[in-house]
Amino acid sequence: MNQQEAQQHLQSLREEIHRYNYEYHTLDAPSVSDYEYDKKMRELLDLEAEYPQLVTPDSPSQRVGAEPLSAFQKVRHNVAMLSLGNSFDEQELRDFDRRVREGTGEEVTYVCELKIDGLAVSLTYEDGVFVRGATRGDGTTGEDITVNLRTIKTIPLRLHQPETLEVRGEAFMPKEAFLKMNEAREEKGEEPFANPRNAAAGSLRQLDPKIAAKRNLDIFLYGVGEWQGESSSSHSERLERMQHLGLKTNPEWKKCGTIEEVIEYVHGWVERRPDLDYEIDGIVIKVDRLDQQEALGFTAKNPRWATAYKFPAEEAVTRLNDIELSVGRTGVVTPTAILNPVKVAGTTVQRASLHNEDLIRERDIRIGDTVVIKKAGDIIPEVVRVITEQRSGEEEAYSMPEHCPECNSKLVRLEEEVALRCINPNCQAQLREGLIHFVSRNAMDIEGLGEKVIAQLFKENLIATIADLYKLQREELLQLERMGQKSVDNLLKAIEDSKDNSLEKLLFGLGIRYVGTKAAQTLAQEFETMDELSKAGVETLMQVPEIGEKMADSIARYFAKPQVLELLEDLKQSGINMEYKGPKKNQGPDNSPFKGKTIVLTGKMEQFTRSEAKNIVQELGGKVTGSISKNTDLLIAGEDAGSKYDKAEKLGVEIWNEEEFANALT
Ligand code: 3BA
Repeated sequence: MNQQEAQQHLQSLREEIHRYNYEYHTLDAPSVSDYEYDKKMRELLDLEAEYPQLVTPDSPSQRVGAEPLSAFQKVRHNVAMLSLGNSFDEQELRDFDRRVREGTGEEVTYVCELKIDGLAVSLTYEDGVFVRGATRGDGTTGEDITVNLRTIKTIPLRLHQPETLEVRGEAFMPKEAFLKMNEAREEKGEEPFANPRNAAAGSLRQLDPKIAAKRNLDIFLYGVGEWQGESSSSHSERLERMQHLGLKTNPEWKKCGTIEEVIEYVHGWVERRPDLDYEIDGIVIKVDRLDQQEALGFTAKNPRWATAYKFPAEEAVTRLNDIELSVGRTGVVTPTAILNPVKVAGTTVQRASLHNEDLIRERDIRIGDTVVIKKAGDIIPEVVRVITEQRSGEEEAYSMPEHCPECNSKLVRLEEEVALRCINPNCQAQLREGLIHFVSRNAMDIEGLGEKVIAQLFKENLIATIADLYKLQREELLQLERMGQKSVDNLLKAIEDSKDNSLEKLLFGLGIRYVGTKAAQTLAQEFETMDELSKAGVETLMQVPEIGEKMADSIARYFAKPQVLELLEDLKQSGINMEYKGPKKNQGPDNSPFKGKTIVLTGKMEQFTRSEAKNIVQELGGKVTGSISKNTDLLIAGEDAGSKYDKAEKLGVEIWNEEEFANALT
C-alpha cells in the first residue's frame, strides 16, 4: 500500500467508524458487533501507526477513551459531581470508619443508602420550577438531557415550594420494565440491552424524547449540589426536606450509630437485594452531619465522608451442556444454553439466554464449554464468557440451523435484524406460542390453560388455531393426561366466560405486532367494534392519539390478511364478543360544536399546530379522521389546503377556515 492508497483507506475507515460511533452512542442502535467494531478500530490504529504523518485530529482514534459523540449541549456543573471511593469488604468499611473518626476527632452517625445502579444525573430547579437536567458526564461537564428527563413521571416539574436548588440522583429502569423492553426488542429482532443501567443510559441519550418517554424510567434523588438558603444541617435532614418538596428519595435509608450497625445493614441487603424492583450494586455510606462532611473534605477524586460498599458480582461457573432453540410467537428463533444446574444469587440456574447467533459467535461459545454465567437485571441468567483455559478440545462449535426447528421451513434474517425468523404463518410453534399469549392474563385471561396443557392440545391435534379453542369438547378434554372431570369443567367454564370479554382483551390477545395492552385499550375505546377497527385505514388509525405510523401500518396489514378475516368470522360464529365494554371515550360537553361529528383537519393554521387542533376537537367530543369521505361532517382547513379541500367541496362536506374554527371555541 503506498501513501496515497493508505490515505484513501484511512479516510474510509474513519468514516465507517464515525458512523458506528454515531449508531452506537447517539442512535443507540449499533449495526455491528463490538467485536467487528474493535477490529475496525484496530485496523485504523495499525495503519495510523504505520503512517503517523496521516493522523488527523478528527480521527476516531484521537477520541478513544474520551466522551462519546453527542449532539447534546454541554453543561458545566457549578459544583463538581465527584465519584465515590469503594469498599469491597468489612475490613475496608472498618478502615473507612477509623479514618472518619480520626479525621473529625468525634463520634459520627452514618446514613446508609441503597446504591442504585443507574445513571447519575443533576436536576436544577429555579423558584421551584424544573429548568434543567444533565448527566454527570466526567463530573465537571455533563450533557443537557432536560427533554428526556422531563419524560420521567416521578420528576416533578414544579416543587411544592419555590426553592432554587440543584439536586443529584440516579435515573434507572426498573427490572420489570427492563425485562419487558428486552423481550420486545428481541421480538423485533433488535439487540437487547445488557443490563438496566445501559438501558437507562441509552434511553436518556436518545435525541428523540419520545423514545425515553416509552422506556418507563424512574429516579431516586440522594444529594444536593447547591441549595439557596439551605437550612439542613445533616444529610438525613436533606433527604427529608427533598421528599417534602416532592422530590423522590429512596425510602430504605437508615441512620447507623456505629460501623457494626452499618455492616449489619449491608448484610441485610445482600439477602434482600433480589426482592427489590430495581437493581442495586451496593450500599452508599455517608457521614450524616454536614459540618463533619465539610471538615473531612475531599481527596483529589472522592469525598472522604462517603464510601460505596460494592456487592460482589453475582456470577457462577458451570458447564454448558447443550444449546436449545425455541420459536416465539412472532417467529423469532432464540438459542438457549442448557447448563449444569448451579446456584446464582439465591436461585438455581439451569438455562441461560444466548439471545442470538451473533452473541454466540462473538463470545465463541461452544457446546461442552465451561462458562461464567451472571444474572443480568438480576433475573435472566446470561453467559458472560467462556473459560477457554478449561477447554479439552472436545467442545463443539455451534451454528444456527437454516431451518425452523419446529416446522422445518427456511429461516430468514430480515435486513438490519440480528434475529433469525421463521416466516411460515402455519408454524406450529408460532401458533402454540400465539395461543399461550391469547389465553394469558392481560389477553383473554383463560385460567387453567397453562403452557403444558396447550402443548398437549397441540400434540393431540385438538387445536390448531385460536378459534379451535372455542370448539373443544368435554369428551376430548377428558382423554388428556392429568385432566380430571373437575379441571375439565373449570376449563370449559373459563373458556366460556372469556367470550364476554371486552374488545381490548381480544385485540391484545390476537398478537398484532406492536399492539400492546395500552394500544389495544386505546383502539377499542376509539373504534368500539372489531368491524370498525378492521375497516380503518392507516391514515385513520394514525389520527388516534398514541397510534404511530409503524403500529397503524401493522394493524392495517393485519386486517388485510384473508386468514385473519376468516379467523375473526370463525370467532364471531362461536359467540365471542367483539365490542368494547369499557368506559366511553370523552364525549365532549353537550353544547360542543363537534360532539359526535367526524372531522378532518388539513392545511396549516396560525394559532394551532395540527396536534393542538386535533386535541381540541377530541376534547370536545369530535372524532378526527384522516381522509374525506361521505361520512365526514366537517373539514377544518388552514392555509395551503390541497386535495382534501377539493374532495370535501365535491362531496358537499361543510368546510371551515381557521377563523371559524377559533370562533367556535369561544
Ligand atoms: N449516593 C450514588 N455519589 C451517592 C454525593 C456522593 C454520592 C454518588 C452516589 C458523592 C446511588 C457518584 C456520582 C455523584 C452525585 C456525584 C447514592 C448513589 N452519593 N445513593 C456522596 O444510589 N447510586 N455517586 N452523584 N454527586
